[in-house]
Amino acid sequence: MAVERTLSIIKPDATRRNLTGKINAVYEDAGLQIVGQRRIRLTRPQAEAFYAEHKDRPFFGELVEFMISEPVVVQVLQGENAIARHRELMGATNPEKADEGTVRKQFALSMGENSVHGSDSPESARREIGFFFSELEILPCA
Ligand code: RTP
Ligand code: MG
Repeated sequence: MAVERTLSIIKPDATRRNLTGKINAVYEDAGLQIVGQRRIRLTRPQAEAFYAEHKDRPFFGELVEFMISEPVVVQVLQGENAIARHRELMGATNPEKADEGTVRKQFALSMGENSVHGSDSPESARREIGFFFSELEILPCA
């Protein structure tokens, strides 16, 4: 198994409820290293571009409004098999279907306000990390 990097976002419903530290603890306790992290407010064009793959879906407008409603925390996670590991730790998109102990089971409010994002493939991880971070801002420990 290879060391991978993935793009994680702590979404507005979670920053609003002061859950950044609790969510980071789930990732760190599972052995993922937070090698880049920044709290930002997404602009509307940024949110639309980030979620461009969903632009024709009925929930797109609601998703963009939600993602710009409060600050988010964007982060790069690194570790063995990080992309799939992170998706497991997040749980299913719909929190009602998420496994016990996952971030979404513990914290998500609904299908839309589901607390976290994670890249779903090596290709999307590359694109999404590059969307927010330069190489100089990604600092793994040796
Ligand atoms: P994400 O991209 O945020 O990590 O979530 P995901 O892969 O589990 O889900 P995806 O299908 O990519 O959907 C992206 C985000 O859109 C919102 N959504 N709302 N109301 C709805 O039916 C609905 N479906 C999706 C969620 O915030 C989801 O995470
Ligand atoms: Mg997705």
